[in-house]
Amino acid sequence: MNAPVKTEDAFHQLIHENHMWGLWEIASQMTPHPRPQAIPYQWKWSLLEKVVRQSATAVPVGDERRAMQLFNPGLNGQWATTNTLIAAVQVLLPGEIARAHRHTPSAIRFIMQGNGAYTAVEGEKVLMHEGDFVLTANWQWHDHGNETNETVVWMDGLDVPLTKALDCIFFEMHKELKAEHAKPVNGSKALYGHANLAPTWVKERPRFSPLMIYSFDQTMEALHALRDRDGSPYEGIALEYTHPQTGGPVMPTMSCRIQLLRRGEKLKARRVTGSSVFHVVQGQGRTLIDGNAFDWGKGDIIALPSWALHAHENTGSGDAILFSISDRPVIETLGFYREATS
Ligand code: 1HN
Repeated sequence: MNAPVKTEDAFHQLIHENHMWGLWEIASQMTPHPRPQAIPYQWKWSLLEKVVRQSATAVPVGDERRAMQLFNPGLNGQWATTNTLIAAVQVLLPGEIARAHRHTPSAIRFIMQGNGAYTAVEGEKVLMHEGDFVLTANWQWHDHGNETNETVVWMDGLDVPLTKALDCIFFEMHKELKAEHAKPVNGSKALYGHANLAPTWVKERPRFSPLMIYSFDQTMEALHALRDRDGSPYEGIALEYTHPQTGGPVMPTMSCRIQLLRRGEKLKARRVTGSSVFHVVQGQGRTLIDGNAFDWGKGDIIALPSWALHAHENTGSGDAILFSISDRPVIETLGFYREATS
């Protein structure tokens, strides 16, 4: 047997003082499986709703958005909901404009409340309604505006912590409040928003989906058309939003899904590599994560770290619908995807 390493001696002092550590001192970090620092965590809508209501008067929408960033309690104040993703809840009051800017982290939005506000992406106004899923990819100019009479609330999801870890953050403020809205309103939907039919004359194939909005009507239609299938024993009737030209994920860094848990449906437990953020679109349920129960209802947001054993159950009297974002495309591209059922 080797003698135990003494790390208090002069040799170890020498290396530590000079920014070196022996592998024998840190080998415990090579864990048999992922041990995320992020914890499973839930933000309940009852709390988010209060914060949303107060934020309207507490902070003006200035150069920055009125977007409440959800910080994972396990990540020591880092700007992160999971190790790779940040989720936020953003509020836009009637008449407000959130100034145009662009950045390398990609964003998705899922509309929680309010109808008819817009995000303008690269000069194209995208009109948003409850349940719609909207994209603002890497380095696309975007401003938001609410020309309606009601407050609009949505969830933002971005790959900020991943982009930051790779030291690839770039940010630029537009010189105007609004970028020029020169393109037809909802133009990307008119061109790419037809199920399984993509225009052949468009030669450009962006790495992100050129379809900027996936409407709730179409999403619900698809879920209900499939509701009598078995679906996945782990995810129920789960659908991925896809890039209309490639069938792949909507972004190179994020996969976005919608899943239906039918009344009484209790899914099996599984763990996967990669982290996710869930948003409850409808219904009530319970997710067991590493032995802890998270009871959820409409509007709640839940962080699910990598390799956490999780099982969803619909405990309500009707359908439950979950929207989620994950870093799965990155995990798969790099060859790190794994799953296990215990
Ligand atoms: C951002 O630019 C928006 O454009 C929302 O609405 C949330 C969170 C982190 C970084 C940038 C937006 C964001 C964000």
